[in-house]
Amino acid sequence: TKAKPHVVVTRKLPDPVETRMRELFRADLNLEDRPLSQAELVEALRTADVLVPTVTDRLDAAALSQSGPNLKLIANFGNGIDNIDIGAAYERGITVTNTPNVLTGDTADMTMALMLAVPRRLAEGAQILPNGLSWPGWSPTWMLGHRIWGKRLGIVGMGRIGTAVARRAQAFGLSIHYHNRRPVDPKTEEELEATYWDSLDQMLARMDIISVNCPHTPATFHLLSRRRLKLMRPDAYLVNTARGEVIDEAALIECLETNSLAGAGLDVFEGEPAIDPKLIKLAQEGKAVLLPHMGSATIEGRIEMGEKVIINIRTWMDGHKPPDRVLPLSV
Ligand code: 8YV
Repeated sequence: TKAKPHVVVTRKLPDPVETRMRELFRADLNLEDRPLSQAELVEALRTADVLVPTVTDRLDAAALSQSGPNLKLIANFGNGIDNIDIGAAYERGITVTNTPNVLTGDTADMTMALMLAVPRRLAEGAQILPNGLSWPGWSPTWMLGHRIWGKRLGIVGMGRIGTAVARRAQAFGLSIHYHNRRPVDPKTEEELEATYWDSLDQMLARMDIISVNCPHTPATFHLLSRRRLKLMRPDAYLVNTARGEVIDEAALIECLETNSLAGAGLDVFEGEPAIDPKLIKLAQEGKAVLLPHMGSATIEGRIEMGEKVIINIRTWMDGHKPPDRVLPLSV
């Protein structure tokens, strides 16, 4: 039998996943669960056969140039792979995989939660009773928000998560619009009664709610630029469960401060976990709901992500192409 591969895992994973990894691999686990320093990450790259990083590990070309000869697989614990320079990895003969599908539904659910939270003032309302704030009792004009059903939702990025958001939003009575590099298949479009917008600018100008569901790539960095954010209606809401970098966050803050946008529900931030204090102030004013990157944070999902990582590693061990290979983007 072949020697077990040396698998370095950068973060604490759910117990059942770690147990299984211990059985199958020479697993080097991070039991403390603190992000690795760049030096520790380089050390892992130098010694591992397989690296299991997460969104908190930056594997750019400089880091990857220090990888050792044994490293053949980076099995990312996560769907988004903007933390990894895929091109640089492939140039060094390293295969990269991710964990698609298993977090689609959870992320779409959280997108719906944020979509409701801002217009319906959920976060504001939910803190009144636990904090002992005054509740004068029911009144016809107290805590009024805006309805979301009957409104137009524009989805930026109609992949797996975007489509799952569309399904949910359709059931909530929103009309579905989307911008994507190309239209989805006619059957899905018909089922969702969805309208394709070739022009992101035109879609932004007409929607009541925008949901960002595309990956962060060189092509989508600041896709929602200052100019584009200004195209949105002043009564529109913006939800982002994808990556902070897709939106020009400084411009978004300005739009919220000057009321050229009604509100934002954000699960991801540019430069997270650091948060711009201006966003916190906007949240206190009820113009933003901020979540600490919880979109896919379910116990079930995390275990399934771990199972995907394990399947990718085992398939690679057997000499086959892992099912969730991510190929370099031709942008
Ligand atoms: C994960 C995410 O928790 O999968 C993603 O793309 O953003 C998160 O939901 C994270 O990536 C884990 O690496």
